[in-house]
Amino acid sequence: MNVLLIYPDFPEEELGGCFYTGVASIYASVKKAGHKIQFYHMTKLPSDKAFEQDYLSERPDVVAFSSCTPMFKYAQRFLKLVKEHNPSIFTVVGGAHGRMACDDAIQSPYVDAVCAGEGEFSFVELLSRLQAKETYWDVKNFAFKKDGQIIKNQLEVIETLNDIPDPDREIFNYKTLYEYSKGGRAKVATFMFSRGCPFNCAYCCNERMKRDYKHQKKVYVRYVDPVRIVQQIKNHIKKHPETEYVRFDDSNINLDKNIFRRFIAEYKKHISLPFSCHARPNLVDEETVRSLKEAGCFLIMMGLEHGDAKFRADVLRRPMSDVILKRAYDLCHKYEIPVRSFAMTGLPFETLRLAVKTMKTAALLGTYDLSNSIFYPYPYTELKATCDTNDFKVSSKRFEVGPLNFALPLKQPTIKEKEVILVSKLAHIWLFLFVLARKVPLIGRALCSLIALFVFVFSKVYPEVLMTKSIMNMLNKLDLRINLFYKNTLYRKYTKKNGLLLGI
Ligand code: B12
Ligand code: SF4
Repeated sequence: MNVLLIYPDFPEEELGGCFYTGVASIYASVKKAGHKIQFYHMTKLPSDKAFEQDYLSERPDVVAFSSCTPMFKYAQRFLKLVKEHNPSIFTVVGGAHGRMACDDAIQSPYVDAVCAGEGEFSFVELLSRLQAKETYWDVKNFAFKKDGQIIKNQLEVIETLNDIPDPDREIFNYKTLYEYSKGGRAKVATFMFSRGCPFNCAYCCNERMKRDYKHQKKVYVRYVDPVRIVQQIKNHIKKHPETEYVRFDDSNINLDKNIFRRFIAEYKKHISLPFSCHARPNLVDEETVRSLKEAGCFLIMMGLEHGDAKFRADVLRRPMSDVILKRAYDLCHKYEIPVRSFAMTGLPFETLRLAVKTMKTAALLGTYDLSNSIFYPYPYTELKATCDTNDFKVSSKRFEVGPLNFALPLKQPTIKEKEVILVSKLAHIWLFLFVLARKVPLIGRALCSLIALFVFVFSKVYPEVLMTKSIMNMLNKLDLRINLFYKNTLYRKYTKKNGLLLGI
């Protein structure tokens, strides 16, 4: 079969696109099965004419999109063109939108099949059935439309990840990739050696996906042999010696202690590049942090998610006390590893006071950096259901929050959309002021109160003036400057070194 695999990848800004393990893995499996496959990393929106000329002239039998929810509207737009060009081309959608919202995706008149699970073996199975002109309605992990009816087959995770071929990382163009080329950023190669997560955070895809795999719950969390991953890293560095850092995208680096120890031993033995990884605060212990440091970990990313312990537990289903968080952050600081925290603003039932508390907690924990995003209820997650039950819809108005970057905060009675935008926009200013409030309580607290007053008054009295592009740009610049100053200071404090983790 002649397959065209397309990955639309311009979620908020024209970044140049990012590496994605999922498509690299699908590509490798399809190629290994002997099919002809062409990859199109769509990092900019092409015109309809360019799309038809450049890609459909290759006469693909199958056009397959890997799409997350925000990108699905573009996938639909191009799949419509595909069907108009030649209705006999078989169209497929996979990726995060397929997994999370299969029932919606299959309704599209331009989509013949949706991969609602892991696609390596099942997509290959579908292709061989199509090639042999055999019936394919029972292919696992897929949903189809047959005579106006939706058929949704059973989902099955791949129990042994070692059975899958290595992802084909060379389908990406590292000369133009965001992680390798843009604006003085460090060149970062990303890897994953696990799939799945045992926890049930209410906003996360894993809580949602686990519900699909009740019959396979025991094997939902799986690993690729660390020896194999380290070999992949070695191969990558050989091909791309300019690589400066390695990043692990696994949700938790140390879920399985034995795998973790094997990984650390292999990494230490074969790779000399520094790396960053994610860890869940309640799993962070001294052995983990010490081993990470010894192996070259220079940054740990942790989900703070919200600054109020009760809110974290009740709304986000992350029952982690402040003491647990503090212990995790302190351990990282003891071993001189800065922590980047992830958090969200504009969550269901949040108030202005609670939103600001997230910045305060992040400051008290001594976070090196805060990646604060505006909450968006992704389809079929537990928190989306909460929003639906309470009739909290996303804003019908797009709020410009940065160059080519917009947000759609929730409309809800406890916090205004504009307050959400402002609290989030000023995240690093809050951080800085809360640190100052500890050092110089009088000045710090006074400034914090001033900013709170600013948010309150501006979001009420001058709503439209405030949301103009120029004011947003001004706030962005101010936030960026303070963020750089803050990060520089904290980096020096925790690592006893000058300089900054450029672009990380
Ligand atoms: C690493 C990661 C990133 C990386 C890499 C890009 C990417 N798309 O993954 C970066 C940081 C760049 C990123 C960016 C974004 N991400 Co992200 N990311 C992840 C993360 C943590 C892991 C993804 C991964 O590689 N998994 C491992 C692979 C092997 O599994 P997989 O992705 O599911 O792929 C399998 C199947 O989906 C299927 N499949 C995939 N493509 C195809 C194609 C075909 C044809 C077929 C048949 C099958 C198929 O087979 C694959 C192999 O088994 C997931 C959470 C998670 N645990 O999945 C979030 C996740 C995918 N991201 C999410 C979001 C929202 C985003 C952003 C929109 C954020 C933003 N606002 O900028 C962007 C979108 C980028 C884009 N164009 O897709 C959401 C998506 C929710 C949704 N409903 O769409 C997720 C689920 C996290 C969450 N909120 O719960 N992300
Ligand atoms: S710990 Fe992370 S990956 Fe696991 S369910 Fe929670 S948010 Fe998702």
